[in-house]
Amino acid sequence: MYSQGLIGADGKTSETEEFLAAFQKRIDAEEKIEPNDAMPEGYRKTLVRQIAQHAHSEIVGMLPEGNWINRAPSLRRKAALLAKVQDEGGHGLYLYSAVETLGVSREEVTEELHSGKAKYSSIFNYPTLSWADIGTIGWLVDGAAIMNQIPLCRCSFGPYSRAMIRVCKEESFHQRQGYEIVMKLAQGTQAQKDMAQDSINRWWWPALMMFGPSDKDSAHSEQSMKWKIKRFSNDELRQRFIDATVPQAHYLGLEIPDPDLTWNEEKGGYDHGEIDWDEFWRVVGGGGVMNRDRVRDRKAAWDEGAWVREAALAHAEKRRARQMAAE
Ligand code: BYC
Repeated sequence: MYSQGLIGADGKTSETEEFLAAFQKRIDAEEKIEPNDAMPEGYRKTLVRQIAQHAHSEIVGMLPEGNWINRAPSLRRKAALLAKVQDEGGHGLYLYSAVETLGVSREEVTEELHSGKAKYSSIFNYPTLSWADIGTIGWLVDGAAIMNQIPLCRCSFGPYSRAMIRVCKEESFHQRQGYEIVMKLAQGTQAQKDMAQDSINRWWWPALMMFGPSDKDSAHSEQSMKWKIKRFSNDELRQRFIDATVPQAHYLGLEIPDPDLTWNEEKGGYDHGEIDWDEFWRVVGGGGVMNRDRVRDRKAAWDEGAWVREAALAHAEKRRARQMAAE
């Protein structure tokens, strides 16, 4: 009887039918749910799971690109990449703050990332082997992220939706800087074109996997859509991404590595080849090329940064004490 509220909850909550119906009514009326509002435990847990995974993705996502800051081919490229990686750190921080409004501390979710319990986007478990990968990540990975995140600006939970509005503005700059890198390579020497094509060959399928499992295998979609956390299903957003991106590749004279990709006049979109879901679940489960390195590097950064957090806290404490003494 408490089916809706208990999804994602611990089974110990006692939410009445009336409470759940009243909550759903607010959702259906497009009201924003704010942190101090009463909410079903399942709703809270779903948000903590998704927002924390999203935050971790931003923070882990700094690693593959950070790896290229020192090797960017010009000062202009270096400055843009540095700014992009900093933006991602900022996105992670807004998102951890949104999680904290739901009563879970940043330390708790960070610990879950370090212990391997928490997920982060599968895409960041692939290596960045060439400069073209930095362009492709901006174009395809940020492009996929925007497609997924624009609807999250209308998420029913206020702090998440507001964070997404700012994040999407920055992501759109990221996507354009990536497309510009790939465009320059595509218009360059044969070696540069080959580098761009090789990069798309490696990133296309993982980018499609970012949208999550196909709808029939998506455990959370149905409930998350009822709660208007998600507005579209994984397959719907993946299809939109393909339809938007294929013409961009054609414009650049680059190939999409899918021999089954064909325009379907009737549906007004592309049909595509089968996604390798075994690879997706292997990478999500920790078996990707870079999983181990990513978690190790994040953990090292957290441990080595402990003195910065301690110093900032000590400084804040001193200021507070001084202010109190002056009052
Ligand atoms: N990777 O029931 P489903 C970025 C998991 S960062 C890993 O469909 P849901 C950027 C899923 O968590 C982009 N795991 O789940 C940063 C669930 O496992 P649990 C990050 C995945 O939540 C730096 C299980 O599979 N964006 O933009 O309804 C540089 C079943 O899936 C993945 C976000 O996080 C995956 N790809 O839908 C550049 C957006 N997909 O939790 C760029 C916010 C699924 O039951 N998140 N799983 O253990 C979402 O929109 C949704 O959480 C998802 C999945 C669409 C990703």
